[in-house]
Amino acid sequence: MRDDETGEEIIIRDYKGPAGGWGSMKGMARVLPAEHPGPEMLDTLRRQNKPHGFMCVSCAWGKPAKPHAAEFCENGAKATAWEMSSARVTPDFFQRYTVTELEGWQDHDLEQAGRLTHPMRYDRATDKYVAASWDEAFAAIGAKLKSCDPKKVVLYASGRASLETSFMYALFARMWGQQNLPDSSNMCHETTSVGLKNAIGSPVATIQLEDYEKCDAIFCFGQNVGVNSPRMLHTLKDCRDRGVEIVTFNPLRERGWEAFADPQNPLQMAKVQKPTIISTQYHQVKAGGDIAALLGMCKLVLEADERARAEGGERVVDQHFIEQHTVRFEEFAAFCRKAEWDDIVRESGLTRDAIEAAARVYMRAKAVIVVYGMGITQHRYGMDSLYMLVNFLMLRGNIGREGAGPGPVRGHSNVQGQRTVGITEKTELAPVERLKALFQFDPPTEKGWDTVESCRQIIAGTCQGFVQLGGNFLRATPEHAKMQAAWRKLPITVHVATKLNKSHLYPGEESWILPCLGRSERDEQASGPQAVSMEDSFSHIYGSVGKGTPASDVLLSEPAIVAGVAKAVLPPNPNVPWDAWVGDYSLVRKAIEDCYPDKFANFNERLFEPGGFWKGNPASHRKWETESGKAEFNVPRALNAAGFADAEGRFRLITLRSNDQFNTTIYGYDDRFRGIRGTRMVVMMNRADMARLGVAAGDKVALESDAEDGEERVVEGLRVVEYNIPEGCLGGYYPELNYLIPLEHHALDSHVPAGKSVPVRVRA
Ligand SMILES: Nc1nc2c(c(=O)[nH]1)N[C@H]1C(S)=C(S)[C@@H](COP(=O)(O)OP(=O)(O)OC[C@H]3O[C@@H](n4cnc5c(=O)[nH]c(N)nc54)[C@H](O)[C@@H]3O)O[C@H]1N2
Ligand SMILES: Nc1nc2c(c(=O)[nH]1)N[C@H]1C(S)=C(S)[C@@H](COP(=O)(O)OP(=O)(O)OC[C@H]3O[C@@H](n4cnc5c(=O)[nH]c(N)nc54)[C@H](O)[C@@H]3O)O[C@H]1N2
Ligand SMILES: [Mo]
Repeated sequence: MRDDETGEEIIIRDYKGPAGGWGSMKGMARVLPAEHPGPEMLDTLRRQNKPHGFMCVSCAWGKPAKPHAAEFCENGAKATAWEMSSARVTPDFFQRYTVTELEGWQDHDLEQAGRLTHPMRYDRATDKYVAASWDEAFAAIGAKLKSCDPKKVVLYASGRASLETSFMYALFARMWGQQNLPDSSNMCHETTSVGLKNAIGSPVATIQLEDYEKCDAIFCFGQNVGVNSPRMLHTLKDCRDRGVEIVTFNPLRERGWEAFADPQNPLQMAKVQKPTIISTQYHQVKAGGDIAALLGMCKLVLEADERARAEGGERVVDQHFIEQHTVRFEEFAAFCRKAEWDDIVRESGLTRDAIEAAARVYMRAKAVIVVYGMGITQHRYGMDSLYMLVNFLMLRGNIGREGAGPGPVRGHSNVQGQRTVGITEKTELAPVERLKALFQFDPPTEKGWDTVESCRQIIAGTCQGFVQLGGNFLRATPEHAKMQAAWRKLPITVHVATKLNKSHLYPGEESWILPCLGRSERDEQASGPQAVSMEDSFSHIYGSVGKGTPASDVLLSEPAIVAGVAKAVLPPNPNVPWDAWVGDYSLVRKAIEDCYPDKFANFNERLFEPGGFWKGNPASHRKWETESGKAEFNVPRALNAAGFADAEGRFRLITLRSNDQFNTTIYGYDDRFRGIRGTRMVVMMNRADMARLGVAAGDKVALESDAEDGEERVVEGLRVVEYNIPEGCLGGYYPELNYLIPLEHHALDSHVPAGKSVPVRVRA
């Protein structure tokens, strides 16, 4: 059996190996040579995630002060190789193909073609991108953008660009009079940013990497560690070696949460020592079932507490914490008491026994960390799932002390940092007064567009221009068919990028590709070689120095490109020395420090502190910057996070990442841990559902969206894979299935597209 589009042979089988181990070696051995990276890659890998080294462009997991000999994982190595590829997409390449031809290419093939080398302008007459000089590019982009209403132009950022670049980008937007600054966070952990802020006053993890050394239980919800933050497996292994219990809630049995063989442990590699069992309990909750599962556990904690009180035993809830630090406990407790087990069992898809077993671990533990990812944030009622995680932690005072607290695992390597330095559409998160005082202008106060609003405006034809600082917005967003058609009608699209992707290939009336240096590359400016910085999931900030030879002599750095566009659009302002900043990034860091003196005191001096420097977190010492001044319990608005009722023939579709991709970047076609090879056009299905539908493994089916807006959204040609997934749930790959997600199917409050439970039907 072969994939229709790629011609790859399709192989489906169970994967029995652990995460890490020889499988990860083989994974690297397959993908790395395919990128044809130069000899410098080894040096870069050696320096990866180490003090004074290069900070990985893959995930945002912490970089320990005392790194391992190899502080990179299979997927980090793939990301480095991808960036350091020796293949080039030159002006000649663009002469060979029309844009219409390139549109038909697979995501994988587009990026595999190599690094972009020259600024390119779309030429409608020939339907080709043609080379231009940087001067021409900035002049033309400046002229066009100046003719637009700034309030109708989007300045998107994918979470990779450095703190320096991001600060300049956000400043440019506000000086231009707008803050349409969505970033990938709007599709990702915005539920965390909004929800944690509301509940505990800090929008990010309250824990730091060291807290993992002090916890005695970890509860994990909807995150895929083996694929998306593999270095975390070392931390989890250390926890397991100490006897920490790990309880996982995930509809899929993700290999990383099951077993791990440490590639740096010769005994585990030689199979003398068994792989480490990561999860001590694994609960295959239904997609959207976490609210109910957490409710069940909270109910049990409260019941145990009542018994203890009646019998005069030790309290199970942390009474002191609840009284001193929280509001609305009584309301929440009453809600839990009233909850019926029938509802909890039905909505979670778990048995009462299973929930009791998990609750017992929670009640035994003195310090608990909750880890979570997209399985929580990307649901219609994702905010309520998040509130339930906080409620659950607060019952036993598991926030703001050692070894305890919420630990969202962030996506892009600097996505959290971009928000920290002003990439946000929300005025209340921007340092308006300081910007005014430092740079002598009036920042806008009107709320800007987030991702969903940007898509609405693009589809409505009211958006006048789209600039993307990295990323692949068109492919990453929902409602793909409409977005694709509307994207072409944009008056101008500008793409700052390292590699070619689909967003570049539906050119607006005017379209530019501006190629930039990658983080692994030497960045030489007027004052010498430069460092850039980023923030990880634990709010630690690191400098990163690229040493690789740039992919082309023509590339500019991201700060230089942002400055080039800003200067072409804005009237000169003597308080914002764009050229001096580009010549010496330490001046940008000084400006960041002036803007955010608390978080970035002595920024330049602390840039290379081993383990990064911590920007601090009020909730971690029980200072609650919420409306009430306390940490807040919240009663969930629904028990089913999916946000739609079950109906005959309606499924909850979970859109997933494979082990061979970074978001829309597809490294290859081997999702090793799930045993799916050679194709991404699949639908994972429970055996009972297959029988009910009368389909067999390998059959081709179509999925159609079952939203109640009456719109037709279909993806055809998906092969059925029999899979260990709860009945009523389906799995498939993002971004291929983004045609099926209605734009308005997003998380309430945070507006994160709800890609983890999309209502669909199967058409045989
Ligand atoms: N190699 C690699 N690393 C990456 C990325 C990548 O694409 N490749 N992407 C980066 C980015 S931007 C991000 S945001 C992160 C994403 O990392 P994750 O947060 O791990 O996101 P997903 O891969 O989408 O997987 C989400 C997990 O949630 C589970 N899940 C789905 N629905 C539910 C539910 O209702 N409840 C529960 N409990 N679980 C559910 C799925 O089975 C899956 O295991 O990774 C980052 N790191
Ligand atoms: N259905 C569904 N949709 C989803 C998700 C899901 O789970 N399900 N996940 C969502 C999430 S969590 C996220 S974060 C978004 C991701 O959305 P994006 O961040 O927009 O997408 P990426 O695929 O990470 O972007 C890849 C492109 O970034 C460019 N790039 C890479 N490195 C650099 C660099 O150093 N500088 C510059 N300027 N460009 C660079 C390359 O040209 C590459 O083609 O997708 C979201 N969409
Ligand atoms: Mo993300």
